[in-house]
Amino acid sequence: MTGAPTSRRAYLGIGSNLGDRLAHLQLAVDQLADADGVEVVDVSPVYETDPVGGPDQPDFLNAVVAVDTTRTAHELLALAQSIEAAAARVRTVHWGPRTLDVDVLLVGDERVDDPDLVVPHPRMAERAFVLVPLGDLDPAWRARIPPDGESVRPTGLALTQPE
Ligand code: GSY
Repeated sequence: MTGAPTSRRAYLGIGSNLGDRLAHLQLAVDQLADADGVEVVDVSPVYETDPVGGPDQPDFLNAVVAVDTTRTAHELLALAQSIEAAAARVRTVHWGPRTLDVDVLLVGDERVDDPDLVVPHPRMAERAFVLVPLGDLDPAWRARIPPDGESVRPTGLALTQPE
């Protein structure tokens, strides 16, 4: 017997350190909200963050988006990649500056360990730029924020959560 697909809470990390960074984050929120099977339920504040990894590169703006979704983790990855493409990301340097990055962090209790996707995101537990905004949306994550994490600064900037 098949019923309606189950909706689960998922979290996506969004980051930009090239061009109009805030506009790129807003584009990600808007496109998530427009997608079938995805309802944006919360958006964290926007933080300015020191770049982690890669060559010398500009600071990022980062945020986390909470969605309720009937999509699988792999379907969310496909959506994230299409949103990145829409932001016309041109990444010439591995771990280098990027117009828009959309990372699938958590999808309910789903665990994935495939070559193209690992969920929960394998590096999220070390990344203050993920854990600080995630802790704003789900206080359970606040205790996981490393005390000596890279600098994550509030900006006072807010993303609009589509109706
Ligand atoms: O994993 C997302 C891309 N990324 C980021 C990021 O979004 N923010 C910061 N601060 N550093 C990063 N390094 C990479 S790669």
